[in-house]
Amino acid sequence: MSSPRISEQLLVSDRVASALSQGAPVVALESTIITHGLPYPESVAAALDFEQTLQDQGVVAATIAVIDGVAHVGVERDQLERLAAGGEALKLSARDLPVALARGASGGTTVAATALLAARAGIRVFATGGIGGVHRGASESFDESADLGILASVPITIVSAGVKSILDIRATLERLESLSVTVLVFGSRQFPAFWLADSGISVDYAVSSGAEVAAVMRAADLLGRPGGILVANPLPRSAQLDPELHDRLLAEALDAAGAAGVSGKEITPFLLDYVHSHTAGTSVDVNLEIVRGNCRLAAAIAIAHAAASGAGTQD
Ligand code: PSU
Ligand code: MN
Repeated sequence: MSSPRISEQLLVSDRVASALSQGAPVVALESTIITHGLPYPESVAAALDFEQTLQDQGVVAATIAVIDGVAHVGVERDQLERLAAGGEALKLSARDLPVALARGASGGTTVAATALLAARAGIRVFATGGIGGVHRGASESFDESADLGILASVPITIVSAGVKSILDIRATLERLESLSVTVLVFGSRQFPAFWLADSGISVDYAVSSGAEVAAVMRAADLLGRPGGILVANPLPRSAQLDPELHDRLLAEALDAAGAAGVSGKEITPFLLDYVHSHTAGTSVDVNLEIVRGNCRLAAAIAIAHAAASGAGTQD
């Protein structure tokens, strides 16, 4: 494990740095979900709620974001508030980070950018809602989230509720296979579709505990593989969005995006906002419950990984 780096432009908070130096469990959280994924002001409450969920499990939360050209691994409450409320926060994926740091910009970090910064600080586990993936129509548009490429090159374990059906889930799983990203599903082999517990696609491996995931992480390290692991955590079927409502909204959202001519990095926030604003908050509530569940599983993984690493090696 690399030691936490502290420089003028990559700042690891004291809490996070001290946990890392003691080999204590730490879980990273992204911030695009706050700036571009959830409506304000629910977004700020949600960010604090995710941190609290981790802390309740005895894990240090490291929410990652860029503020005034400084990449923060572990942000303070007032910084969160400013990012979410200001409206000036950019959506920063991995390729945007160097420019944002050089120009003193502020923004929410996507899964790709968060994973990169987390790994740089020595964090091994990251909880989010849904990762980006291959968009529908990608054979024409080539629109594939950088989240996939980063998962292939950074040693991080990401817990997500699969990917949203705004994306082409089958193509996303195919790309993850091509990129040699290990995919595990918690509880069954049915890959989840975020608001729905089952996308209808099954993958090769089911896991049933954090310790099992930690064992896969340690084996991956042993092999010197460059990439990470995706752990898909389905929400309970009883909590899922009504499938009929889901399918109708999805079709409407995709039509609306087409009609508005939205493309590039705006497309994901547009689709998410459409769904949230047309379900009178139901989908936001489901969204929050999903991320909390992912935080709990990520905590179990981080705890098991920290225990095994402490017992086994000096690094
Ligand atoms: N998918 C979601 N919720 C999100 C995102 C994706 O269900 O909030 C955000 C994440 O930050 C993710 C990013 O990393 O959007 C992907 O955007 P793009 O497709 O432009 O790479
Ligand atoms: Mn894209």
